[in-house]
Amino acid sequence: MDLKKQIETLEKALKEELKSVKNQADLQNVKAKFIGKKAELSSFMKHMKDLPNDEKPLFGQSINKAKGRFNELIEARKEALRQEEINKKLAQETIDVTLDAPDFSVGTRHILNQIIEEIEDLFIGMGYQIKEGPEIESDEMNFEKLNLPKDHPARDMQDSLYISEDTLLRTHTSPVQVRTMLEYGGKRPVKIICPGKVYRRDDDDATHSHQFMQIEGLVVDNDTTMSDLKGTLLEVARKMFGPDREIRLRPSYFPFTEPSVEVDVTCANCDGAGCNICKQSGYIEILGAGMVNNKVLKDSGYDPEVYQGFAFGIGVERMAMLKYGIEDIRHFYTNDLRFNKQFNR
Ligand code: FA5
Repeated sequence: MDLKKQIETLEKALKEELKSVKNQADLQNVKAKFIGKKAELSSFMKHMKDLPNDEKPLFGQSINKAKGRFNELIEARKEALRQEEINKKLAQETIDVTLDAPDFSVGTRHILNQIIEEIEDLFIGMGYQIKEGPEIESDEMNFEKLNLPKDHPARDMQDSLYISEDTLLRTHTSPVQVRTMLEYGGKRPVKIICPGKVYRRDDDDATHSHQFMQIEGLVVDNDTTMSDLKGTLLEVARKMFGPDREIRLRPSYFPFTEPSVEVDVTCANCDGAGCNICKQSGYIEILGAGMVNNKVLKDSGYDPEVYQGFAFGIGVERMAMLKYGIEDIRHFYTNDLRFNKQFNR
């Protein structure tokens, strides 16, 4: 056989076929046909045995060299194909960077989080620390250590969701006061606020939710007075409702504070003159507060002869409702973007 000629014929055929290859699958077929195990080129090896010994090496080398060349031709076509495919893709996916970007919606921070952050900023500026506590709380922390023993009638002020006899979803953030005082061991002053979720067995309506947010505040030191409490709450009222607001304290009752007060702020709508929003009173109620009851101090390890404290509890949703004239508390939880986006600041 004239090996050289046959290889030349095959090479020519390969080049022709490579020209018409359109994709990688075609190329695989061509590869199998020309250099695969069953390719004609491979079958030439069978003739080796008929050759004299001194011709065998040259014969073998010629076939191997041809295989190498064929492979290079195939690889070159493979690379060319890859480039063609990339170019085609680039042409299809050309981006016009001068076009306006499509209008896609970005999230907003929830108004309740915004209010909590504003209040946190205010208090951090006054040297307070931020504390958190568990939402699943013991009866002892939620009630007993706050001067609300079992069967105390004032427990009715906060309808509770019990998990077991001694465990409940906390009804207010006040247990964080107790936890912090116990942690500090009655030895050092306390100056904290505690934001968080609370739960009550209240029927949901326009002003009540079974889950809502509170921010608790507690200061314990050895010269803490009611006027410190009033000055602090005036800062809160002015931060939330404007620099001209005034506040007034009205007597109230909480078992964990003595004396206890409800705090009203002058109505921002009528500046205290009386309008529909403040029901003609000129004031709007914003929170409950008081001087920490001596028994609470004592039960949490603080000597009431040495330490006095004040505490307050802000209802965050109610505060937001007053600030923005929101008429239904349920708007906070339904995640209607039209509502949420109004507060995108
Ligand atoms: C308390 O929870 C006391 N722990 C607050 C306190 C702390 C007083 C420290 C003194 C010292 P009260 O039950 O009033 O108090 O709740 C506080 C605030 O939570 C209310 O003023 C109101 O704004 C809000 N609130 C109460 N119940 C609900 C409810 N079901 N839905 C939404 N907000 C509520």
